[in-house]
Amino acid sequence: MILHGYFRSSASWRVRIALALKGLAAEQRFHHLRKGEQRAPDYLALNPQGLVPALELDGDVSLTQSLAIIEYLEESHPTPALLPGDPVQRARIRAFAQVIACDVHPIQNLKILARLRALDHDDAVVNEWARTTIAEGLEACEALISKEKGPYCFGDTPTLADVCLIPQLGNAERFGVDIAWPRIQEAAAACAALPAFQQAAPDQQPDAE
Ligand SMILES: N[C@@H](CCC(=O)N[C@@H](CS)C(=O)NCC(=O)O)C(=O)O
Repeated sequence: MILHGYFRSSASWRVRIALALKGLAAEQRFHHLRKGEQRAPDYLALNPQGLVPALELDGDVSLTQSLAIIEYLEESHPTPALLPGDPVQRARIRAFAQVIACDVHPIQNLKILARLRALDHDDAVVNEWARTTIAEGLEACEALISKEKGPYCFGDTPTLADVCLIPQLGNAERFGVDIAWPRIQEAAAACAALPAFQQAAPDQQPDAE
């Protein structure tokens, strides 16, 4: 497998965590987002959206969208499970992940912030946009796990929820969000102790700047 990504991309970071938790190796290829390399014709052939990540499989198949990639990994390599429990619990884990991946991250990703700047919003306004979006989403995430047993988001093993949470916390820190939510802090501390999360971190990637 070849994972196309960028060290700071939180969507790529999700896939790196999932691969590491499942003990799967993938060659990494890097596309510098600030230089626009995600829009090079060779890469658009893999992901017509011009976004990372993409995961190339054997035999000319390439997958896009981090959650679809992670669900593929989950179905092809079920152990350890990132979606454990009964159907209700799995739906709750997916809902948590989708708060981040569908409702928070898309509103604060590079492309959207660049559009705001192109519409003449200055850095202060753009950063406030990102900060508010992230804080609102994490507030909802905290409520979704407030009654769940820890230390991870949903119990005593990391799930898709943690896989999405940790990279989003990276973005939160970058934009100065105060991460004061107790269950989120507990889950983040538990993940930080795991080698899979450590090796997937942006500063551990060969293209880190
Ligand atoms: N929903 C997509 C989001 C992918 C995405 O937005 N990737 C960002 C990096 S985290 C990107 O490639 N941005 C490049 C750009 O905005 O031009 C996924 O989960 O894979």
